Amino acid sequence: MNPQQLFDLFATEGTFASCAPLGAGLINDTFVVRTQEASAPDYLLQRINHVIFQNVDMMQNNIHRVTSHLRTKLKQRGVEDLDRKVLTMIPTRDGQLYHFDGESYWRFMLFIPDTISVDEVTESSAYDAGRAFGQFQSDLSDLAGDPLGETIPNFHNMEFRLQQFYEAVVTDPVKRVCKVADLIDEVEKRAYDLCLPERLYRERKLRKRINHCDTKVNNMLFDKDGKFLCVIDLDTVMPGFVLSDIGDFIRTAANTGAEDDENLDNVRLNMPIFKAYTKGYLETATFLTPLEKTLLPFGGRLLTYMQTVRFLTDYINGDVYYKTKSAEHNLQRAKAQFKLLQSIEAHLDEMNAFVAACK
Ligand code: ADP
Ligand code: GN1
Ligand code: MG
Repeated sequence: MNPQQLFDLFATEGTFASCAPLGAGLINDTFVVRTQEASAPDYLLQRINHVIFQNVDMMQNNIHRVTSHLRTKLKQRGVEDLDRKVLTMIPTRDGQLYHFDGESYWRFMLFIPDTISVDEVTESSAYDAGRAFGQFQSDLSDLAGDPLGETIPNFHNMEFRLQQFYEAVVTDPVKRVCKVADLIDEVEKRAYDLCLPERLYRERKLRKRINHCDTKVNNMLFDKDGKFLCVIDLDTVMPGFVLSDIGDFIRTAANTGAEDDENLDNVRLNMPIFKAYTKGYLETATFLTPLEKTLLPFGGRLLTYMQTVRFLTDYINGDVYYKTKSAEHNLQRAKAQFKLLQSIEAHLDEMNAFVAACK
């Protein structure tokens, strides 16, 4: 279907003007749809990657429950300008949360105008983002009804990610294993330690809570002055360990380089950003158990390790999961993530001392 036909199918206002690609997401295809009238909103159109999100119905229902619940909470706190603070889903004219055209799954949301989506944050916006994610988890802690579905089963289960990794190494489908023997060793060396949360969960010491599970910094919108506005990309909101959300923020925002930096010298942990986020997060995440609090810096290590493993696995498998710009892109990403992991490991004592000193 073309964008104009989709625009007419969904409960949009105004007249279709244009459609253009948007953003740097690695999974879905995202477009901004502009309307002709200044009085009508613009829209975000997405083609959902249904190879990755195999149960689109479950995912769209999750997002509907989450956005409705967050909207109620924001209203109760007297927050204004709600359409800029939480995503607004646009149903089809016959009330469905998505449309399947026989080939692709499509959805519409309100486009939030005058925002910036950044790959780098300041200390002040990291602090705001920390507060916002603590609040996000806190607001979702009393979501009524059945638990949210796992839109990608075992998404942040480190044991499962390692199993996929070992399968790739053994199968070696495109003969790349010989190029990455050193990195494979580094992954294996850490495997037992990094599966700690799964063991703690089995021992009933660590619980699951609703998490965003993809808190990379370009999944947040900031206003033009850099003030935090809204959490976006809710596809992976599901039960998990709180370590996921602090971890992915540290992995992406508290990195002095890029996720796929070609120059590994650029890549280090940015301690001031880690501190600012953690301070903000601990102010609103008042529900944390002492164990969860102690493990927050480990969350940064875990998610950076997990991403190293996921990029490396995709490289070994021949680039079947992530969008890539070149044949070596996943390898470059895995190397950059591993460099960040080493830097986090070198700072863990300092990170732990900082968390211990926070009230
Ligand atoms: P992906 O799952 O592929 O990462 P996202 O949902 O994160 O897709 O969207 C991709 C990008 O589109 C975001 O990084 C952001 O820049 C922009 N974006 C997403 N939702 C909105 C929105 N409602 N309003 C404005 N921009 C948005
Ligand atoms: C993907 O969708 P996007 O680009 O925000 C991925 C995350 C990874 C991230 C790495 C569903 O996130 O888990 O951490 O890339 N999302 C999915 O940049 O796999
Ligand atoms: Mg995204």
